[in-house]
Amino acid sequence: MPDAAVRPVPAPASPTAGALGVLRPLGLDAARITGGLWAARQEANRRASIPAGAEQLDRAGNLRNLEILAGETQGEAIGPVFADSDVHKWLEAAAWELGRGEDERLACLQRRVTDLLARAQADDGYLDSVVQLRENERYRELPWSHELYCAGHLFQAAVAQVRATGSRELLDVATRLADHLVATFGDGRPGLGDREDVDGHPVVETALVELYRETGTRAYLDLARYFVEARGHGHMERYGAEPTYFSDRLPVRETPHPEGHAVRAVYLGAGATDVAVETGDTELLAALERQYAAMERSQQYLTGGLGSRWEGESFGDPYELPADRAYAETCASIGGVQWAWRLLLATGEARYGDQIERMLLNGFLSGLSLAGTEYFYVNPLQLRADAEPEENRSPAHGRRGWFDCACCPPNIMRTLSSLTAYLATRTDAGLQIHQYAPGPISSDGLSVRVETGYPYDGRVVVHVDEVPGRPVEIALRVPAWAEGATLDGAPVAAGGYARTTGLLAAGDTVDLVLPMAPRLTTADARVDAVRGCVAIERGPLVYALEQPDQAAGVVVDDARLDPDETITVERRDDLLGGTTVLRARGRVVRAPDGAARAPYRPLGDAVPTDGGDDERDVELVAIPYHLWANRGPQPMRVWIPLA
Ligand code: FUB
Ligand code: ZN
Repeated sequence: MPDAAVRPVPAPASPTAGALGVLRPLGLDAARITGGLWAARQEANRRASIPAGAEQLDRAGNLRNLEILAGETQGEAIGPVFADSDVHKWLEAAAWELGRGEDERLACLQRRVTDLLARAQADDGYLDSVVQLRENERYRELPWSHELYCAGHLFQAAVAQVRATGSRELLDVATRLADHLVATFGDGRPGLGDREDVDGHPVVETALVELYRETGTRAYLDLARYFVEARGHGHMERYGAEPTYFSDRLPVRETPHPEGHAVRAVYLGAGATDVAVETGDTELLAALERQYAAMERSQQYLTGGLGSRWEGESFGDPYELPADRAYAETCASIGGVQWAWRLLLATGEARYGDQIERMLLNGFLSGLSLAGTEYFYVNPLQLRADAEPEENRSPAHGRRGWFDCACCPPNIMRTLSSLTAYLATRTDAGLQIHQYAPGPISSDGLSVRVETGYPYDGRVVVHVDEVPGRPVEIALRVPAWAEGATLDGAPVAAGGYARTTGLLAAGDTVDLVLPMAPRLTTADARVDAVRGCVAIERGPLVYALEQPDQAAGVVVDDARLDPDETITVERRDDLLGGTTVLRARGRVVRAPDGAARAPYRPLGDAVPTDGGDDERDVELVAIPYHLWANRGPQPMRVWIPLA
């Protein structure tokens, strides 16, 4: 385990000193989460998800592929072409976790898997077990082969391992593979290869930049820039592939909003942002900010979820955001967080902190069960009664222990293991706190302790324990939803940072209060699927009606909400690990099954009920959206028609 006092642990996505950017990340060891919602999730990740993940990778054959290459056993490759990437993501999670605290069993597993990868690697640095075992020609079909995608996840794991544990073993594997890529791909620019091509699935871009940051090898950054610039120049079409799905229809700087496969698009956005800041490309950075803003404006679910189509796991057209058929893959929220984080560092704008919060606490967290061992791949905003579980990703199954395509579970693991990275940043002026969780944060001689019950309680008290020998400030993000917030009793504007003034001294406290009254939210009329509906939010949490919380006879599918009635707040320590529920007034209205011409009727006619139990005033109980389906798959809805 690293000794924090001796060797700092740079966080993921730590730009070099010369990079563009307003904010600098803190080391991963600079903050800790000691209680509340996120501490419980990190604990479940460490105790349950990561150990179970290793077993799942073994059972699914991902590790066996490497064992065959390492000469330990015999057989054929099992699993999807990107099978290695799930091993790499798990390794990344293990590394950040070991950086958070010793765990001999986990360290042992990490060494074992690292050793397998080292032995599986070809003499010239190439490494992709499925291609190697199937004796496929390397890089034969880059739209689908995921060879550089797997390489990217390996680079990220290697960087995590060296930063968190000091072990360079995986970094050696990664640099040998990266050198091989540098010698192979490029447009003949000095130091790069001459194969002009890109992988169908971005991630290698951001990963190469991270590897450059860790090693100082400029060629890795040059190759990342090449891959970003090469997109939108017909590479996928050369293989006969339709380019939109692969974010290859337009050059990155000309793309108005992300399109195609959502995870691909947001990983590319994150990688292109890394390239922009490290190469000082302000024009590219501005294009990415515009792209992100367009996505936020018209392609994002209230939960932060990204990608509305099952078909192609892709973004829909602007405002095409159906609640029930939402795809909103957990990995897309994770990629969205990564992209927003990079834009936050680059611009210092609080709205990216708001975005990270929305995604993490809603569309990301819904991907994981409270126990930490079951996952949603797809995160809709509504599940109807009698929904058909068509296939293994269907939310109608409830969360599942693993998937044939298991990209999401280890992605969740690595995000939770490195979560403290997103809490705070620093500048010469002082410390900025973006996400609120209880625990200590220290940077540049300033040490504070955050005390809060957020996201359920809106009070955030920052205790100052130590100050440097120069004046510094503490800036606290005030989310855009927090109209009426105060800092030390004085009003502060929502949608920015509230800053301390005057000289801070050890023993001071800074007291931020964010208003937590439940809010009703409506959607732009172009989101036709939820027109005439409202959603309930409280603080950063999106709420949902789920069937088990309703009184007998109150069917979630039939619920309508009365917007004029007060919504009450109730703390329930006994429910779902401890949460806060909201109680609203509304009606249930259902046409009898035999009603003439159902489900249609002449405009202006009332719903033809039988006037009995089918239409009555009721109480509606809402829980945080991310907690749904922890009591089995149940009817649920975020958007509620108005009564
Ligand atoms: O292609 C690898 C991963 O599988 C993607 O990121 C996910 O969307 C799933 O398609
Ligand atoms: Zn996924």
